[in-house]
Formats: sequence, structure tokens, C-alpha cells
Amino acid sequence: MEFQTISVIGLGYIGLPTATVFAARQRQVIGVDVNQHAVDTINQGKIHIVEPDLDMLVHAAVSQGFLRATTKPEAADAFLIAVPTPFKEDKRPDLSYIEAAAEAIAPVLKKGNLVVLESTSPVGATEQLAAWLAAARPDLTFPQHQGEQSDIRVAHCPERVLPGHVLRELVENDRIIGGMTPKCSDAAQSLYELFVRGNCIITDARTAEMCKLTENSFRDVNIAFANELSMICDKVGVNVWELISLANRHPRVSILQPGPGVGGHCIAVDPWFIVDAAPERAKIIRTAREVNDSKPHFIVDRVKQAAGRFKDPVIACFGLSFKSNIDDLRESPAVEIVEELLKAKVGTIFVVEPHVRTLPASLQEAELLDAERALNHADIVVLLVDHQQFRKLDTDRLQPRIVIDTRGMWSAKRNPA
Ligand code: SAJ
Repeated sequence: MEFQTISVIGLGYIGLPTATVFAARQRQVIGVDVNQHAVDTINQGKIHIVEPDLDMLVHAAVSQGFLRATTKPEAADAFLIAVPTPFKEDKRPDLSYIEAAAEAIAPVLKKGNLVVLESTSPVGATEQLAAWLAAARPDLTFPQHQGEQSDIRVAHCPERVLPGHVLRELVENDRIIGGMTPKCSDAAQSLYELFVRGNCIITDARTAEMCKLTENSFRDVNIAFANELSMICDKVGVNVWELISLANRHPRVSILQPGPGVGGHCIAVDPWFIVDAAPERAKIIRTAREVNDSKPHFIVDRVKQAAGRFKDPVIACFGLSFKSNIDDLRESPAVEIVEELLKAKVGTIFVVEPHVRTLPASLQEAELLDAERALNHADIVVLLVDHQQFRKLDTDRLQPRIVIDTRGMWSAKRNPA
């Protein structure tokens, strides 16, 4: 199958880099997004998100005429859907962005097109997407009705890239390709082979959906194990960082790192899709989510206890992003912790976050300071994110302050949390 024109629906953290790597392979790429600001920014050869090296590639793709953004879908050979799949209030999956994408592309679909769902999705979402498309285009045939004879091919190919390393991982990682039929898989495989240097491995759509959810749940469960250990160690007076490094010397033990909780848009969300599909069976997966969600409150309690020793405590919180060396504050446990501390009026709160210039609206009562000034004033120092910049800090400067190190970066031997 030949793909000259490829349309990517959703130009966020996954869609934009993917659109750009297709453009770098000299395909005509039409990026579609509902956000006019994102569309305008991309058409100027700039980016509206943060990802290393992406700005250069987008600039090159746009200026050479291979990438163009629009709010209105146009005809193409393949459509790749990379829209958000959040959960609702009750933690059930919200497929409304996929539904809206299906409605948007349906009018421009034509016989021979391939539609790929990249968004992390609950099992059955690809079939649901095909059903929405079929309902909107009764003049075309789809794999759920016509099997291998269908006019339109539909597949799921979940993204698996790590924020901060997206451009490298897009090309190097293996891809799981789950077609609704073998021909759908073959078509999707030839699309991804345009830029993927890893293996493109074929399965069915439901297995591909479950595979992505499994990967993120595996990580969540393993982080929960580390977080639970950290809270147990706090009680029994054992340094969790030392403990983990010792246990990991066993040839078959590999424990992850405790932290202030699990953030980002993926690991804290995707396991709930498994829980929703089989609530009575998904016991470990649900408990892991609960353990990880409880960790920010545990840290807040530790800070409150420490603050109780001072009349007017000054607390310096180091780091806000959801993990190290990025500026992404989305679903960040560090933000949640600072919010809770402010709400509880624990004391004066300073925030040190070298990756942002202003604090989010919910943290306006705190003050953004550089590390030096925050340290000068602080009674209590809370390390929330293990940014590279914080590693360079002279740890003698922390004395005689109370240090609550949620990442084990400065004080592995002093104050495990
Ligand atoms: N974290 C810990 N301890 C650890 C590792 C991570 O507390 O030992 C925390 C981080 O600080 C962060 C959260 O977990 O708050 C998630 O960070 P992460 O680096 O584990 O993952 P993400 O969310 O940036 O990206 C994940 C990746 N999935 C896996 O590694 C299985 C990525 O490959 C996926 O593509 C991405 O989710 C996604 O989009 O689904």
C-alpha cells in the first residue's frame, strides 16, 4: 500500500512528533487539531509543546512543505488518530475525543484508506471507532462487516514513547500493530515501516489495546511496590534507598524508585481502564493505583509533622514537574503536594522549579524562588523532583534544615520518605 498523504488527528505530545517523522520521510502530512493556536504555531514552523529537538524538526518539515496544520480534516491515504483518552469522574474511560475524531474524518474518508488509532485505549475502542465511522459512512464498507474485502482498513497501534525521549523512541522502539483483520495489520505495518527501525509486530486490535494498558500497569504496580516499601520503611526506621539498592543486588530483583506519587497522563490513568473492564479481577492493579495515589498525602503529613516544630515555618519545595528534567506539570504529584500544603496553611511556601517562569494559578499563594534564596530562608526543604540542577547543590547547605527527600537524591541516608 502506498502512503503519499498522511493525516494525523491530534497534534499533541504524540501526534506532532509522529506527524513530523512522517514529514521527515518526505510524505505529505496534514496535521489536524481543534486548537487554532496549535495549528497557527505549527504553520509558523514552531511548537506549542516541549520536547527536545522537536522544534527543529517541525521547522524543517513546515519550511520544506511536507507538514501543514489545519483545523478541518482533508482527504488523505492514511489517518492516524492521536487524541487524549482521559477517564471520567468515576474513573471510567472517556472516548469522546475518539468519537469526535471519527466524526471529523468520516466525511473525507475514501475507499482504500487506512485508519489507525494510536491513543491509549480500553479494550474494544478500535471496534467502537470502526462502528462510529461505519455509522457516519454507510456508503463505504468496514472490516467488522466485510472482513478482508472492506473499503476501509482499521488498526490499533499504541504509542509507547517516553516524554523527553520521544524522537528517539518513536524510531527505535518496537511497535505493536493490531489490525481488525490481517490485511488491516499489513497496511498499518507498511505505514509504520516508513520510519520505525524497531520491529513492527502484528497481533489483533484487542490484544494491542490490552498490551499498551499492560505495559503502563506493570510500571504502576512496580512503582507502587517501591512506594509502599518507602512508607513501611519510614515506620520501621530503615532507609528505603539503601534497602532497595541492596535488594537489587540480587540477580532476579529489580525494584523501582519510590517518589512523591505517580504523575503524568499515562501511568496514573491507563490501569483504570483495566480495572473498569474487570473490576472483580483487577485487584493488584487497583490497589497499586490506590497506593500511588496515597503517596502525596503521606508526604504532606510528613511535612506537617516537621512544620509543627516551628512557630512560623518556612518550607522550600524543590521541583514541580511530574518527573525529572522536564517542564510538564500535568497531573504532577509535586503540584498536588504544594496545593495541599497551601490549603492547610502549613507555613510560608517557596517553590524552586528551574523549568517554569511562573507558578500555576492554583499555587499563587506560594512564591517561585531560585534555589539559593529559597535555601537561605527555609526551615524545611522538601525535594519533590530529582532535576539534574538539584543534584549539583552542595548538600552541606541543607544543614541544619529538616530535609524531606521524596526521591532519595540528597539524603539517601538521612530522611527517607
Ligand atoms: N516514577 C517513580 N518511580 C520510578 C519511575 C517513575 O516514582 O521508578 C514516577 C515518575 O516520577 C512519574 C511517573 O512515575 O511521576 C511516570 O513516569 P515514567 O517515566 O514512568 O512514565 P511516563 O508517564 O513519562 O511514560 C510512560 C512510559 N511507559 C512505560 O515506561 C511502561 C512510556 O513508554 C509510555 O509511552 C507513556 O507512559 C505513555 O504515553 O503511555
